Amino acid sequence: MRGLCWVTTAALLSNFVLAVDRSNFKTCDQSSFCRRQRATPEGRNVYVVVMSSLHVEPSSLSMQLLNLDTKERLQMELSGLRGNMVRLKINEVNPLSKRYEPPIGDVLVKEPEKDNLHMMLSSSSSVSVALGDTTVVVNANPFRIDFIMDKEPVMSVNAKGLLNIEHLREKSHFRVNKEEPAGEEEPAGEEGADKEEENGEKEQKEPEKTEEEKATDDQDRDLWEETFKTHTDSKPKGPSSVGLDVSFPGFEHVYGLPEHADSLLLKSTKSTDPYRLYNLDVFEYELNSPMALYGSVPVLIAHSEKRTLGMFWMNVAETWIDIRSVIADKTMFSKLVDFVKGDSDIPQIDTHWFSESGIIDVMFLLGPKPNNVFQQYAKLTGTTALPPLFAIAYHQSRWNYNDEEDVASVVAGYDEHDIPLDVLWLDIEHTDGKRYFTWDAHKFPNSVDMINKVAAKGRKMVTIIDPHIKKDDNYFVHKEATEKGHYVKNKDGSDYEGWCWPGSSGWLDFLNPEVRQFWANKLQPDEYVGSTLDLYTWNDMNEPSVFNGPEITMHKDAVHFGGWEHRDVHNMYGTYLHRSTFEGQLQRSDNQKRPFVLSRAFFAGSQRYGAVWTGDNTGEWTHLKIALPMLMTLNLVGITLSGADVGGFFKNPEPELLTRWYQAAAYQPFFRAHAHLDTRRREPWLLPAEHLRAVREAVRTRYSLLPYWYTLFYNAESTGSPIMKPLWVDFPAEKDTFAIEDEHLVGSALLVHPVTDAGVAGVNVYLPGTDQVWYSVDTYEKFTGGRQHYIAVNLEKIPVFQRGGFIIPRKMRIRRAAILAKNDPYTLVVTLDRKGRARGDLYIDDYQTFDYRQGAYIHKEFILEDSQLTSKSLNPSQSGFVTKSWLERVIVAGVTTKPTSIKLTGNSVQPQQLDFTFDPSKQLLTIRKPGINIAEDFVISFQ
Ligand code: NBV
Repeated sequence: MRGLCWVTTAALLSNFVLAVDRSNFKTCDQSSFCRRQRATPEGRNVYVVVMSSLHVEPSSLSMQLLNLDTKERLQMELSGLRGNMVRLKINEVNPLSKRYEPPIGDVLVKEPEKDNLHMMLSSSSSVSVALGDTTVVVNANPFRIDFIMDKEPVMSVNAKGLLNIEHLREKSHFRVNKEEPAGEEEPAGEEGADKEEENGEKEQKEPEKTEEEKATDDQDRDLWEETFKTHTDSKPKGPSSVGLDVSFPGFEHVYGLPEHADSLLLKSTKSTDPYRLYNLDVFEYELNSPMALYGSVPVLIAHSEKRTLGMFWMNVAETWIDIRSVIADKTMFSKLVDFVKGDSDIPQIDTHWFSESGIIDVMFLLGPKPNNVFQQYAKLTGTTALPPLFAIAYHQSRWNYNDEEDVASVVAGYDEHDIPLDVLWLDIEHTDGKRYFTWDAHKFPNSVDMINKVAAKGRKMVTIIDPHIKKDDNYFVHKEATEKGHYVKNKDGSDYEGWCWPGSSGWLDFLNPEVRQFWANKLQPDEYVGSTLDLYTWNDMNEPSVFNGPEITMHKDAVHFGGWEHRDVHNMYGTYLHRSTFEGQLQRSDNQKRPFVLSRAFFAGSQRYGAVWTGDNTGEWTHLKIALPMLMTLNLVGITLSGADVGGFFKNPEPELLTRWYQAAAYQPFFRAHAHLDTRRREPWLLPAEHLRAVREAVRTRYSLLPYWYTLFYNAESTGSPIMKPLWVDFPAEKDTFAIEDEHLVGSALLVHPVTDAGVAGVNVYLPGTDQVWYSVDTYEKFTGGRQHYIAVNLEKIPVFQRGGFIIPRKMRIRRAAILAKNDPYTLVVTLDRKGRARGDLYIDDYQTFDYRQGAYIHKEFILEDSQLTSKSLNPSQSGFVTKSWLERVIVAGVTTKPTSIKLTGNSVQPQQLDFTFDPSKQLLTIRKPGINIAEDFVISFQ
């Protein structure tokens, strides 16, 4: 076991310190490849295209790049991908050993289909090809690639000349003076030299180094071994990083790159560290910081009034990204396009990406609209699988619910207080000594009974299952894992060992498909004794968190399946666990039931396996606020089923904060209250009466909107669209929306502005779209779009608006759990646009199986125009699914004149007049009891 620091970690964990201990985590300067790549001088431009190596295929161009300084060569391939994407791969021509590329099916769902590139021009100095409306120009000397759309340059690769691949090399080829063990080097740079002179210690005179030599020494530090705190990384392959710059001329706004506790808009990193992507367990994370957190998605989205583009840097090693906001250098483009017209400055975002190992493999998503970018990215990494209904209902968690009695009383508390609840969660204390897949025999002697009792009311339970396995010979998981050689290894081949909750632990090597199957089997009810099919899973600590490891994670020189070092695969480790658990849940139900797994660590593609949350936040107003941009960012990069701990994990939120948190989270995709072991109990009924009332209302409102949420998730499964969206996604040409992060859309029909400050009497809400009208969901008061409105608030509610032109299906009878409402009737809430029209849809299935993939579902489209509300099936021939639900009520807001009569016609019903009321002051028409089965096509016409 290496350098045990459990005592410090335990102290750190229990002391409840108030801020992140930054010293546990590397700065860029402490990560040698980051330091070296960041120091690559702009305009270095050492690469040229060897034009004689150009090889043209219908869908790709390949060529070699020559480093003029070192004469080393790179192989580059540029290919067209179906759906308006371009892929760029750069690797060494003959690397000393293979560089890591994630297997197909792990990050990418499949090998992307290629699309033809049309050759436009090939000369000795450049090659131009076209893909759809985009022209891609590869310039030979210096090497750069420009993307041109509508005669404007929109993206440039290596325009700053920062392409930098550290060629793998033999250690012996390296200069001896750079091999001194880390920690014993001469102090480098001016500061060190000054100190020595001051102390009069510089006795043995060596020839003075030039500034240039000193700088080179500084860069060459830590190439073959690197020490951080007490940890030394042996780096057997030496330096191996890859770096590249990509500029976005014409853009001022870029988004993405989760996970950071930071603004929606990515900021310039000129005076900070770059954004870091390295999955880490950061205790009490800091806000507004580019520091790494639990998950990584190396996807950036650039947006302007004219277009939206994306970029996916597919590398699973530690990655950093620098961002700069600059003015475009027009002379650079003058040869390419007539872009120089006019005097006005053209904004530009420069990005610089570098990863510790692997290859450069970038997909450029050419949009041009936000939804095109989401769809393109979804083609590559998949979409959020349609969750079972309970997953998007309300969840109650706590570290920990103590025993079976506690579970029963919390569940009963929800019933007593008329608050719906779908899932009750158990944290690590439910196990026998943190041996996952076991139960504490005293606290949970009859877990099956307990789960069955909860399930009898339509509810589910979740237990936590972490990836660290207690090294206890009597623990079956450890015993089998050891016998089968399933653990991650040290570089000497022995089983890797570290410290985590159970004490000394091993980590299963989920990169190995056999280990994933081993894990999946563990979820079978006969293996996971005391579980049932109503028990689902929470994977925590899967960055992985290793208490005594460097930066509280696994040593980079640990070895995985296939001989890959942990450094090569770190950011994917957690996703492999998520995936194995997902597959285990599928298998235990013979592929019948949709899995539900929550994971803390994630990477691009994690959306395929379930939900993620933003980890250990704090019960403070600032953390309530930051959840919005964090979740919108996750949604932009496909991870739609995401949420933040309601109430904050650490600390005790005051009643007002907890109430506001419930109100906000009721409109966020994954809605779970959770709290640290040391916090006071905070189930809603422990709140003062007025707060309890407001929380009850918030949760019940969420349930009434579940038909809408479920329909959004169904649609998102095929489109990859975000669900909790920044306003600009639906109003891409409205610049005023680009930086808004204190409100968001749910789908396209709802706009939510949570209250995130204490004691406020009102909030300023921006309602987008000059041609739009918005209706308060509470009063149906009408507001005009394209401007800000001051909305007075009280404790009871937060401002939520339904957009004119939309129809939202709701269920107004609130049951104890979501599934219990499955046969309940629907209310359609119609808000008219300026032309008196509206549209919406409703998706229904059995809420839990995959039968919908065989057509067992109902998908209805509702259109209101010319005073007629038409409901028609979007899958008329297919549905093998029937519902008892009927249409109970239609509310139409924005009706200016009272109809004289309202008539219902449908295939299976006699034409009939319907009862209605009309409130002229609110312009609100309420049609009572159409009564028709919701699956049927019908027309309701107003005279
Ligand atoms: O399992 C205990 C906690 C869990 O409640 C929390 O949600 C996770 O993010 N877990 C982290 C481990 C330690 C937290 C200090």
